[in-house]
Amino acid sequence: VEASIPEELREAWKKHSATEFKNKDEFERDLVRHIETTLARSMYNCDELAAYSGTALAFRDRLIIEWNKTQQRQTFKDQKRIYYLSLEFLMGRTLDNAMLNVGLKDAARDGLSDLGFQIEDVINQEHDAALGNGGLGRLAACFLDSMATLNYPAWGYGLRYRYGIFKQEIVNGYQVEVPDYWLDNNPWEFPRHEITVDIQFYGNVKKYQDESGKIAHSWEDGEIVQAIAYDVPIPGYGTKTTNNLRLWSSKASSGEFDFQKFNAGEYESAVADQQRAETISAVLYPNDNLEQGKELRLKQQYFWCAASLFDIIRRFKKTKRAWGEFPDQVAIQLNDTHPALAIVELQRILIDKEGLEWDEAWTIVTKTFGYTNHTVLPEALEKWSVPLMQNLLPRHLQIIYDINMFFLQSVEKRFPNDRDILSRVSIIEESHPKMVRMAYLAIIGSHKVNGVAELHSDLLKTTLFKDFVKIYGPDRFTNVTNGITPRRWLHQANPRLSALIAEKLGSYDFLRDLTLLDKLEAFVDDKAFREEWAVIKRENKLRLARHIKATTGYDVNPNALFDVQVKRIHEYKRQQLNIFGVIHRYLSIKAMSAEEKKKVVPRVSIFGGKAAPGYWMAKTIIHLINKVADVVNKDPDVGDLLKVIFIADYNVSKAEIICPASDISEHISTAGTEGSGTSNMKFVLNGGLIIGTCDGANIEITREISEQNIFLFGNLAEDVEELRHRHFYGDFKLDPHLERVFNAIKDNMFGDKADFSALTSSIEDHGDYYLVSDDFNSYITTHEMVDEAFQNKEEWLAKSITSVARMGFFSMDRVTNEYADSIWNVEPLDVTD
Ligand code: GFP
Ligand code: GFP
Repeated sequence: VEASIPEELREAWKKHSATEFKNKDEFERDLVRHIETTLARSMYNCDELAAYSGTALAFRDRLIIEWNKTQQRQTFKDQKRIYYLSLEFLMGRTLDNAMLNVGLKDAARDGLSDLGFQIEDVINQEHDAALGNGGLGRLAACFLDSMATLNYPAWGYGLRYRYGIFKQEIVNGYQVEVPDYWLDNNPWEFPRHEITVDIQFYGNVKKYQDESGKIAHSWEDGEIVQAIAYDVPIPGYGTKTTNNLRLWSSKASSGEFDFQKFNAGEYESAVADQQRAETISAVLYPNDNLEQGKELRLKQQYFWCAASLFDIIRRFKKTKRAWGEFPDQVAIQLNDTHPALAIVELQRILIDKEGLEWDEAWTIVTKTFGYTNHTVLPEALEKWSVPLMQNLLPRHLQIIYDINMFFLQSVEKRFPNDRDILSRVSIIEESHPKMVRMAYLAIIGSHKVNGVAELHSDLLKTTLFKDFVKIYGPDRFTNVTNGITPRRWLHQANPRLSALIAEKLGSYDFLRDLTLLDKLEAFVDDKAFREEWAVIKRENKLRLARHIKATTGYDVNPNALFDVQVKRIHEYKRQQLNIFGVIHRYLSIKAMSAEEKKKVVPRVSIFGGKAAPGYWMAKTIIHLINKVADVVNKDPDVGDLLKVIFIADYNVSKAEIICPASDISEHISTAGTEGSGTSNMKFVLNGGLIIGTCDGANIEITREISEQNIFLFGNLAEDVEELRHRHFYGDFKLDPHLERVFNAIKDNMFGDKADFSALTSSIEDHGDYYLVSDDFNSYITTHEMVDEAFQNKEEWLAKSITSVARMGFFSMDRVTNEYADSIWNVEPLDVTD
């Protein structure tokens, strides 16, 4: 609906247009006004939470003023836009990032201080927006930051979960999940009750003849749920561009609340219908890399895809262009296969609603979509049962069958003598029940498919998607190695290091062009600079030590080597290898004489991460870590030489404290299993060294920073299959050091051995799929090298500085530009005028 103010009245309007605060005084004015009016508080009852809310509202005003202008500019210029569809956006906190991106954090600090508040305490009031599981969701959040910073006209589309990823508590060493109700006090979203979309489910398909005599289809009956838009402004760094993240919330459509039932006294059942609709956007599924095929999840996916496409199409239609121009105006990126239904939905709208011919529609569809794959783990590949889809989305299933039929016909024509290939590449898996393979649908419906690191993209082409490379040629498949935004992961998380770098380089320009970091290498031998570098690392370690003390009660020695592994708990990421290594170290220390102990380099082994609630083995690993911590941390034989810490409820804001404080971090997945990893980049960018396998982006990090500056160990991806094969045929011998570790566990050293038998026997008795035993010796000897290297402080500092200087490649800005050039064909928008 167009509702613009008539031309002749706009002067009056403009005179009163909202203005942005530009300095400390104006900030204070806005802050006090919001506290007194929006929050209805006063100087007599303003606590830190109110100060936070007031500050956030003052900054939100600024963001939304620029948001409005950005949207108008983008509408007016009418360039091609990027739409990033992701079921997860792991945003973390917003206020600090907003302050830094608009360049007014100092004004806010001083203003808050004038009114009696410390900016850090105020920032700490904010609840994380944790609408994601791990790397995939955080990548989406980094994309938003970069796209805005680089002035791309871009929208994110996701779901507004009422509950984000669960909050993790540790009770008696076990993970306990607590709901995360994050929406209280969330000032960053704007409900758009005027932007609602009706989303249909179930029902049936009617065939009919249209006026021209053509066979057409309509999807009828079923039930309607309403999608309501909530907008979150995304400010770029050092630019006016403020993009939009639109999150959909579900609500019963007005017809849904059954007043008949209500009046008949069936109050509960009337409310139940209402609640069923609202359930769609209620929870984020906490499964990382495991797809369970639950109907509600499929509902979420369709609900979000259909609402987003409706909105994109509505915006496109406002320009009155011909359908053929759609791919020139719209690039849609599918973050994993979760939004693959968008392919089918666009085809459905074009043929059923807009009356286009199949081929014409399909050309538009494939030119519009790009698909990013994040994993080769088979259990993560989405499949939906055909009967389930038939029931929920009957018309979409028909269209999937048609897409598949045309595709298979073309394959048959090209490979007439290869019957097997047809069943291998079919979107429909001929199992019981039949399944829809979403990755295949995504490949067939997109013009580009990318992996997230070189090794991963190569593995996709040579294994999982091999047949599709044969069919489409290699050009459809590409690699874009992941990155991270240096704004959050250096400037915000490690302000002192960022300031030191800026001082050396003469400006903060490196935050917009991270390759400028290479100029730091000239200062590697500068003694004073090294000294400051070391002081900052120590301060960051002290900050983490305080957090550890406050949350676990343990004291840790800031001079010890801080060894960190934080990420989702998963067998392929191999936290079990780490904790077995810790036990090995503990047993070794216990066996030492007092003389020998003097040579030990003190360590703090720090773990953090959530396990999917139904993933028993991952929970067992958490349990073991906590039991080992109980024993080791209280053992007087060990003292400061070893401490084991599990930081509960790892999330984005904790990562901001943890990443700058590591000396070494662990990225030790079984070779060939980690798509990329992005925390490896965060740690190195903050001056930590890493120990890792030749996997994911570790390989490219090594290429950039050189082998001298990283501790690599373990078997290579190319040998994994052969090793597994050998284990399978009984050729397996437990590593003797690991055997000693297992014996300690079996002696009940860490509590009842039965608690951990599934874990040890997965290695000893069930084929050691993740090659823990095969890599164990290499792992512990590499850790000995780490200890040795850490004792040479000057060498260590040189490695740290050199590595940071060479991290330019891993900026999310490089990633975004690569997607823009090679997948989206989108230009940034000029914002100088
Ligand atoms: C967007 C924004 C609106 C804004 C218009 C024009 O609308 O607030 O007024 O752009 O600037 F949401 P759509 O592109 O979503 O129609
Ligand atoms: C997944 C992959 C990671 C990759 C990210 C982002 O992360 O290797 O770095 O996606 O592409 F596994 P998780 O969601 O599993 O953490």
